[in-house]
Amino acid sequence: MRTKAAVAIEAGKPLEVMDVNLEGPKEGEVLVEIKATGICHTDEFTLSGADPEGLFPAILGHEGAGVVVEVGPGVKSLKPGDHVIPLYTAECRECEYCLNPKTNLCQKVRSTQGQGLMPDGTSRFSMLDGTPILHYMGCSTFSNYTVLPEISLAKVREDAPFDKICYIGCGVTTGIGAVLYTAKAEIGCRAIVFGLGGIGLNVIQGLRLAGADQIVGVDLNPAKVEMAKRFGMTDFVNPAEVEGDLVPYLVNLTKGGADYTFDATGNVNVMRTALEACHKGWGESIIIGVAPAGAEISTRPFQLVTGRSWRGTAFGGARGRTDVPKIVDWYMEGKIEIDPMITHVLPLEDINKGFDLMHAGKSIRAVVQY
Ligand code: NAD
Ligand code: 022
Ligand code: ZN
Ligand code: ZN
Repeated sequence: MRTKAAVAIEAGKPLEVMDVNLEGPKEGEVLVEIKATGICHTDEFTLSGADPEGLFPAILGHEGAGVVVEVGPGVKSLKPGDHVIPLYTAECRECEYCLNPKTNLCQKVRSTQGQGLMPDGTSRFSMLDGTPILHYMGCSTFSNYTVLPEISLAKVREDAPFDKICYIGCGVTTGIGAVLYTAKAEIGCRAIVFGLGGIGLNVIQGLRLAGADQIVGVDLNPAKVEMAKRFGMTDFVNPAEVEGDLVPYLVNLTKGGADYTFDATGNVNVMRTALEACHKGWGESIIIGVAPAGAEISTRPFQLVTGRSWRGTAFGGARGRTDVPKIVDWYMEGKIEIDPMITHVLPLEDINKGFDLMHAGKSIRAVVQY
């Protein structure tokens, strides 16, 4: 078939909206009509050329929601008409990783996904002249129709609005999941969230859901304060306005250090501050932010010897097919909020404007509606 897509032709160039060829689903695959897709940081990271593993030409996008159109041979869990959210972290429920409760990093399709290919080692997308186009993070949601492995789709309730739940495909689940699944934060805890963007705000609402007593937000941009308060931030710190070292200031504010800190900036200096602002003896720091390629973190080992832990999370530790439908339910039940964070809605033709808004820090989340 033919479908309209925004294609990343090469690094550093804007996306080009065009018609492309899409082959039907093969064994274990599903054809999905994408109804809405969020524009997230890592799409820009890849498009800019900063990602050393970035591949071209490719159809980017990893945050979306849509409807199953057709299922390939052997697909049992989905049928045409089902509403789904694509997963850049699959859940096969049978690999060594899925069987270990300590991780969500299913490896069933990991290697082909990283090469921009479907599990059989080929691509379903091509230009009208036949040039192959690669998939991206197993999702390629910047296409009106896309093909994914069955294990890379979460089936969700049909009354949930696509233009909101698309954000659960990455930002919402990553932020809330980091609190509930990775940190397993307890009622009454104190926490510090570094970076109040599309991820940090969701960490804040995850902490509120978990019953945290104190939720300190740290950001260089004071324009983020209002929204963060709305989602549950109890204290705000602008590092530019703190005299002297930030660590003792935060330790004092949290009465000895935080039980949990979260980096949602991707800045390695912030990561160090986040670790050192943890409480001696038990504080845990969770790295969510993705740092530039080749970046390194450092601290004195004494920080770890004295009982602070440094951890990280991918997709908030969520097991997509199991946890994403639950998060959609929480949204529909009013337990979590999404709407205020979706600051812009654009047609596919204007997708590059969405990248510009993100770049300028003017959007929390821009969503493309097909
Ligand atoms: P964003 O740009 O919307 O937000 C980042 C925020 O950090 C901004 O408000 C900015 O003002 C603030 N900031 C920047 N430098 C700072 C500093 N030195 N001190 C304090 N605040 C600072 O980005 P986002 O969409 O929220 O994503 C945040 C990070 O999370 C990115 O690195 C992204 O790649 C990563 N991410 C990781 C996962 C995962 O699974 N681990 C998933 C999604 C996103
Ligand atoms: C999503 N991310 C950033 C913004 N939006 C993001 C980027 C990378 C990861 C998670 C979220 C990530 C963390 C750890 C891994 N990835 C590796 C997982 C593994 O090896 O099993 C990651 C993922 C997918 C891809 C690359 C890196 C890919 O499909 N190319 C989950
Ligand atoms: Zn993302
Ligand atoms: Zn698996």
